Order: sequence, then structure tokens, then C-alpha cells
Amino acid sequence: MTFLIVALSLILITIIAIQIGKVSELAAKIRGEEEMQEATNRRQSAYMIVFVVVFLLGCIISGVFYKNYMLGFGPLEPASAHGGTLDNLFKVTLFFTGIVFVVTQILLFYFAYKYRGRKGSKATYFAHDNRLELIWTIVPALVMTILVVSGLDAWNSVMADLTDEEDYIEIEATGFQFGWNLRYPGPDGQLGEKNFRLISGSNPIGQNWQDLKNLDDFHPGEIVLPKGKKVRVRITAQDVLHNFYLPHFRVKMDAVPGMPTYFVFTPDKTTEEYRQILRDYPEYNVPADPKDPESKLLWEVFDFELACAELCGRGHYSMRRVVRIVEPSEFEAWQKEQPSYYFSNVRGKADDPWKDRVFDAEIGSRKAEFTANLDKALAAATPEEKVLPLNYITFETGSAKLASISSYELDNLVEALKAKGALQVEIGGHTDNTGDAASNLQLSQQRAQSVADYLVSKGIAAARLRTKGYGDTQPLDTNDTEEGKAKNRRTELRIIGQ
Ligand SMILES: [Cu+2]
Repeated sequence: MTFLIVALSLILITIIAIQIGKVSELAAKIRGEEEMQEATNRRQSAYMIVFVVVFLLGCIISGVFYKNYMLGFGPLEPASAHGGTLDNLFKVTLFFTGIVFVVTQILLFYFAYKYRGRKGSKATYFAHDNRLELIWTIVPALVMTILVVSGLDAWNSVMADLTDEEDYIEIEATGFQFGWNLRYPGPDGQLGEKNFRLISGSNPIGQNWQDLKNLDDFHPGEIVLPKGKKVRVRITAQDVLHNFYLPHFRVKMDAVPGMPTYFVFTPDKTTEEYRQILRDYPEYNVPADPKDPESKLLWEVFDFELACAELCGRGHYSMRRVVRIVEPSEFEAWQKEQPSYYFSNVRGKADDPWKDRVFDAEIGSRKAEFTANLDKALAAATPEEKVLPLNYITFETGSAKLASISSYELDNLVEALKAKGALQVEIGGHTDNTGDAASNLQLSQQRAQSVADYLVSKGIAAARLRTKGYGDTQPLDTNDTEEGKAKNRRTELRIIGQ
């Protein structure tokens, strides 16, 4: 609203000035053409002087007024080790170009005033002046050389890549329309291989699961980094050009499809420390939500951010991610909590290439799961509840032959039966509804028998075991989906004596 009123008044003032001009023009017409021309020139050249004064003052006043909102000035100091170098470069460039800008503006408008058309005045004619040519060639050349050389020097120091001996964290950012896929290495500290041909619904950046380094990589929703540690960011794009921009860290690098780029930087202020810097400035002591005076102050809700600085399409604005810089100990705790993408999204699914392998980390967690289920079944009150699933016993397709990875779960069972000598159990086989009921019943009976045979071969008395094939008569879930069918094919343990 205020803006509208200001704009309207400016337009009105302009119209009034034009009208006054017309009136005096008409008056001059009565006095004679030549005199009129001279008066017009005088008036217009005076307007030019007024314009340049208002314009330059406007530049300076707005510069002073908005200083604390500009990167590199006021509280918006760099939050990375190399940021100061870039800021100085910008300031030196701004200093030289600023002088040139002000001087040329003043001269441009002053000359328009001084050499306005006047009766009897004529332009000086001169064809060439060596001294002038030298001055306006050498001075800019010198200034440009200083700027370019110091710029190259800064570029080389900022863009120096890391060697393997250095201690750093490598993360990866893949831009797409419209967002970022972020990837961190797991405890092994290394990012796994990827290939765009492998991209699918369950594999958003095409990680190659054959490469074991991929299995612990995780995909966080925000960038979290420790203060004071070198970070190397691998930057790529999946579709069009994007740009990885961390304004507060003075990091900005194109994300190009098919051409990985990188950036190395060291955050040197935590988010909390940066908030404390902002706190000292009145600009950041206003409510974060202008409509709600009760809302938190700007400095309190401040977050570093990752933005896309390439106009990459209509949803471009949504490519924002929060960047959180924390103390190293907090970073380590955060990193430990992050679930591996493979183990939470791919493991055991159709595209898992490691179906017939059990990883070290799983052996422990599966045993814990078995023990918890067994304890629950032992403690249950009614016979119907004294059942536990043997989730990790699998068979070869259509056969009663135990898959080799079943041995881990079976050995847990053997151990439990040996520890609890009074335990008597029924091993129940279940199938989905594929095929006819009679053969399903037979298969489930054979599978239950295979499990019992294994237990006996490990020294469990056959008298403590009973087997039963249920076929497809007791489904846990629908048989209409693959997922449901997979749930229905199972082996269960029922406690019949303890
Ligand atoms: Cu983008």
C-alpha cells in the first residue's frame, strides 16, 4: 500500500513537472523560437544535474540502510575458512568499480549540463591525443591485471582439491527438478559407486548395491556438518543445470548433468554461534513472522541454507535445504542415528542382490529379534499366543530344501532349545495360495520336517519336536498381492510345553 502511494505521488510529480514545462514552452513560443530552444536546453540540463545528485545519493543511502542485509557486510560474515578471501576479493573489486561508477556518472551528467546547446557555442574538434589514449588504456589495464591476478590466486587456493592423506568428510549432492538428493558415507567414510542406469523408484540416485561401500550410505533430509572439519562436496545433477549454493559459506558451484563437480570448504561457525552474531543487530531482532508480533525473533530462527542458484524451472524455489553446523561430538551422535538407505529401503526387496547373504550387523539384530519374540511367546497367557515367527528361515523356491542363510536363525533356535531343556515345540509350515491346496499342504509339511531334521542333526531330541503342515489354510495377509503372499509363506514355532 505504502509502495503504491509513493509510486502514485512520483507519477503525479512527474506529470506536474511536464505540465509546467509545457506552459513555459508556450510562453516562450510567444517570445520567439530561438529563445525558446535555449530555455528548454537550460532547463533540461538542470534536470540532469538534479537526477544525478538524487540517483547517487539514493545509491549511497540505500547502501548504508541495507548494509546489514548484504553478504560480507554487517553480521553476514563468512561462516567458512575460505570465505574471508572471497569477501576481500569482492570488496577490492567493488572499491575500484565503485570509484569508476561514481566518477563516470558525475561526468556524464555534468558534461550534458556544461555543453548544452547554446547560441554561438561550437564543439572543439580534435582528431587524436596520444596522452589521453595512454591514460585510458594503461590505467584500466593495470587495475584489471591486479583484479584478475588476485582473483586467480584466490580461486586456486579455494579450489585446491584434497589428497587422500588429508582428513575430510565427503558428501554428495545430486540436484533434480526440484530438490536435492543428499548422500553421506556411513561408518566406512566412503561413498559407494553409482551409475545413472541403475536409477529406479527404489534407487533414486542409482547406487550400485554390488559395491559394499554403498550399503552403509545414508540419505539425510538436511545437511549437518561438524565445525572445523574439511568437507568435500561432490556435486551432480540428474536432469538440467542446477547450482549448489551455500551463501553463508561463500560456496557456489554448478551442478551439471554428466559432469561431476566438487567444492571443498571448512565451516568455522556453528549455527548457534552465527545466531549469536546476528543477535547484536537490530535488523535481526524483529519477529520472524511480521504478522505475529509474538513469534520468535529473526536471529533465533536463523538457519544456514542450501539453495539452487540456477533458474532451473518452475519449481526452482523449492530447492531449499537447511544446513546445520554443529560441534564435532554432536555431529558424530547425529551420524550414528542415521539409518542406511540400503538396509531400510532395499534389503530383502526384489532388487536386493544380497538375498543369499547375511551381513555381520544383521546377525546380532536378528538374534535379538528372535530372543525378544521367544520371550514374549514364553510369557504369553493363552496357548494361541504362544507362537512366534521364524522370520529368517527361507527355502529354495518350490522345494523343501533350506536356503543356506537360514542357518543363522536355525542356530538361534538350537541354542534356545539347548538352554531351555523343558521346551517342547511344534514347527508349523505355511504357504501362500499359489498352486493347488493338496500340494501346498504337502510342501508345508515337508518344509516343517526339514527344519526339524536340521534341529535333530544339531543334537536336539526328536521327542521335543512336532511338525505340522498347514498349507494355505492360515494366511496372515491377503493372497492378492506379492507382499501379502510373502507374509503368508512362513515358518512358525508354537510352544507346546515349557
Ligand atoms: Cu535447481
